Amino acid sequence: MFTIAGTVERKLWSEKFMEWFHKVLREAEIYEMRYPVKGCYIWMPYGMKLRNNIISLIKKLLDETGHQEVLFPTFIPEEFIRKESEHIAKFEDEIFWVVKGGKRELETRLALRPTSETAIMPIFKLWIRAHTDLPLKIYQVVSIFRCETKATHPMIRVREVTTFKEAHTAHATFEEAAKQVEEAISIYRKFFDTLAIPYVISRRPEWDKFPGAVYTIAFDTVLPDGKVLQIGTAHNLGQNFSRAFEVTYLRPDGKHEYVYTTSYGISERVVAAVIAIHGDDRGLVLPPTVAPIQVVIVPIYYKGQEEYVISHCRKVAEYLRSRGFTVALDDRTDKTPGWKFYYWEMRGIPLRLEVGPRDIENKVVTVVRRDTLERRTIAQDMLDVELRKLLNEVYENLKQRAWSWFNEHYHTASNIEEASEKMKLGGIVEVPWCGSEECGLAIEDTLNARVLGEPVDEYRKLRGKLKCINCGKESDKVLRIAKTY
Ligand code: A5A
Ligand code: ZN
Repeated sequence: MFTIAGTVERKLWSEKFMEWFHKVLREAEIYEMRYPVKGCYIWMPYGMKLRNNIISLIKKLLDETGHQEVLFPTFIPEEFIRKESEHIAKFEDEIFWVVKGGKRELETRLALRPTSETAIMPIFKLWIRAHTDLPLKIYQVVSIFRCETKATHPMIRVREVTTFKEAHTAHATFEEAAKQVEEAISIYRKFFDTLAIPYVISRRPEWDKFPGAVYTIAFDTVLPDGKVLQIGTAHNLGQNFSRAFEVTYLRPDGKHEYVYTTSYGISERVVAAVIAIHGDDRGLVLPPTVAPIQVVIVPIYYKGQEEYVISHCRKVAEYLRSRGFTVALDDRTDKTPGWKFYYWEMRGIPLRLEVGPRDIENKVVTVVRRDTLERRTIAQDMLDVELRKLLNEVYENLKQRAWSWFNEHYHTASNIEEASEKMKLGGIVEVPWCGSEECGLAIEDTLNARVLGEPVDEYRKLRGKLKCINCGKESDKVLRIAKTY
């Protein structure tokens, strides 16, 4: 059990977390979970707004860095999806196939895309002729389908991933593709920082990289139950796909060469992480950067004063909207203020304004922060400046407390017994590792955990000469391990 910055308690036990997560998705009207197809869910209007704000954020970051949005078909012909052998070997068990159109068997079976490399490569082949066509950087936001065999969880592991943002790029050299992966990492850093989501960045081990990749870099975060969630990946695909699909370009020296490609993706898992990491016992706590509503105004009145108070609140709302805030005015007359407080707290609105007749006379409003539940009085003519400042403080506080909790759940261990003890605390354990696949797999097995990979960020804790926790060999390498979703 742990307490967040003086507000409310949350539980570190897995059943409790999932229970909490489901409750919040339902009560905050984010997600409908009663659709009768396994792993398929419905975005409800409020959830959809949150999702769209998060998507807009990543789109903006991609647009600013020269990515162009496209939209490919959902169907991938069987012939294409089988072209890259590692890719199909891994996805074979997860693909949903469309085999009939009406009553007739289809001549070519069609896969519902589990991801889009094999749909995009044949088209890259048509679009790319010469080095002047490179780099080519595209992305799309689409549904993908994976018949996940692991336990499905709303938003976290779904079968129709409805919010899959995938970028695909092509380059003239391996180095340029590697640089593109670096750019992807820096885009995702900004993205997760804006959402105040803590993360570590690791190079996945050989046995857990994306099927068809030369290497995979992953972003991982820790959910309140101590389990790790992969929230984004970037892959250097080298020439694996371009060879399979014969995508070449004409070099300045007149020779043809296969292009080098990359891909990187995120999904609704990011929305799940925002909800899970910042939320508390009263429901959502949304970062002002993506909250569908930043400020909610609740009028406080006795019978007979409704019109006076509400019309004043309407002016405050209009003023704040004109200053660029997203504002809701809860002018429902059949609900009590207390009921409304509960309602908007559940939905995670960063700031609540309470305005009563006395406040109007005194030319002030009362503001309550969702993250700390602190209240304070602000002079009406300072509203713009003060609310702006407060929203920023809420964001900074969410970021700070999320990172400090994350730090407490990032451990180190120098032998198996210690690693096993630390695993029980939840989160990530960093351990010395000789670098061999054999030891990596043995560590996974002994600790009943997953290897996240080697740090590629500055978050690494262990330094210098170390001894592999499995074989004892001296090494300067470390591995991150965790229980994962
Ligand atoms: N073509 C590349 C980008 C790709 O497909 N990479 S990936 O398989 O790693 O998926 C990208 C991200 O989508 C993952 O990092 C994970 O955050 C998310 N994701 C994958 N499968 C998911 C599922 N079944 N439910 C929710 N999110 C999923
Ligand atoms: Zn070893």
